[in-house]
Amino acid sequence: MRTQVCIIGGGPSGLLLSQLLHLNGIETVVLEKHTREYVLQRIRAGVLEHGFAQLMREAQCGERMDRECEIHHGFFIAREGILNRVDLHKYSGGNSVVVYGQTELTRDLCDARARMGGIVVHDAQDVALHDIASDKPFVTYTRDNATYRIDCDYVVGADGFHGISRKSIPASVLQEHEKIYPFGWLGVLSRTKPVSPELIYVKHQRGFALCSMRSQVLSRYYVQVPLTDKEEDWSDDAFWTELKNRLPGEVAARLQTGPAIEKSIAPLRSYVCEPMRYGRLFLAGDAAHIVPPTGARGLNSAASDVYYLFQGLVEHYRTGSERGLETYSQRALARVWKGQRFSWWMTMMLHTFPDAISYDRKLQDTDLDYLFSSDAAMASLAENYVGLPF
Ligand code: RFL
Ligand code: PHB
Repeated sequence: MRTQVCIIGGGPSGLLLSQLLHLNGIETVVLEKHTREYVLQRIRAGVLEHGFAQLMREAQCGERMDRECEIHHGFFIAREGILNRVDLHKYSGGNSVVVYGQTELTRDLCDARARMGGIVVHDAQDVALHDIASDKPFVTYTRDNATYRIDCDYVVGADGFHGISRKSIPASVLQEHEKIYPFGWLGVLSRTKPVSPELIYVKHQRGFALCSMRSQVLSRYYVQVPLTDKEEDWSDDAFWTELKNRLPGEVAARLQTGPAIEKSIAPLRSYVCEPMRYGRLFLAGDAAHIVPPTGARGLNSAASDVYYLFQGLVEHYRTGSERGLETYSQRALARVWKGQRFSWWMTMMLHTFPDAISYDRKLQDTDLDYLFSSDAAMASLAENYVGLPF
């Protein structure tokens, strides 16, 4: 088989790029390792920048999102039992964020690809990239014991942090920057009414917590846990008790609890690889960079990669110019690093670090004192949280 752009990974990055390219007359094939059902049951992001929402509309996938999402103009940071509101709308010049689950967004993208006859191969095993440094790259994979070959102009690695694409870049070229945090987030999804109409990020000496949501009947909560903890260690009761311990009293008192319909632990890590292009291979999204979820940047950073790459590919196929493709890595990384900085800052300010000294704790407190006493600090937080321009 031959196509113009072969995309590895059928997560949000790969599907969104495929959809945008299709609408501009560029052929793609998406190779996804897992089944459609598996991809659609993963619970991940919940907060989208308005720029991401705009890109979904441009991809003709925004209809259900616009109908079912919630627009949030602010969120809370709780400390010492008190809720402090961050007014995103006021401090970002009238912007807001969109609360819509990654699961739903991925479903909308999958449905759109199917509706428009896009080729998305699920259950594609042993995907391997070949000759990416030449002008005739190709990709092979197996499915049902048969091996297939796809010849293409370009390969896009949108196969997440554990994917194979990044590993195809020679070690002599690839630079990796990584920071691992000494804890994870235990997340619970429950069919209960969210405890607050806006998200609450909680700084507490027992550890960070977050109250989020997917809809008015579906809540998403997280608590910071040691890396040694396993999901099985946490009964539903133990989770709710720990969450209540960390919430301000008035919030804990109105928390509705119920059976966990999903429970998982995600370790926290910051990672960037450079460059994001090697020969005919372009990396996008988690394949090239990940952030701790504290700043809600991961999927949003993926969206800006997709935007720059989409622009570069359309320019190339329309005019023959290589400019957009040649500057892709540089443009994408400039924004990626700003998302890294913001996620690192939110993580450092709000979590309990097992090896913190009193000096570190004083700085965390001072960071929050400064934030809630300075319009400039608030504006900086708000500008980053609603999303820097693409
Ligand atoms: P994905 O979603 O990991 O998709 C990659 C796809 O590639 C497939 N794949 C392969 N396919 C073929 N061959 C191979 N060898 C392959 N290896 C892997 C995988 O099966 C998968 O389908 O990456 P993508 O598309 O770049 O999307 C990135 C986002 O998923 C991620 O950044 C966000 O979920 C991060 N994130 C958040 N981001 C936000 O912007 N806002 C949030 O509120 C937010 N909350 C979160 C988050 C991530 C979390 N976890 C679980 C780490 C909350 C959590 C708890
Ligand atoms: C979520 O709803 O899963 C979520 C929201 C905000 C974050 C991280 C995760 O910062």
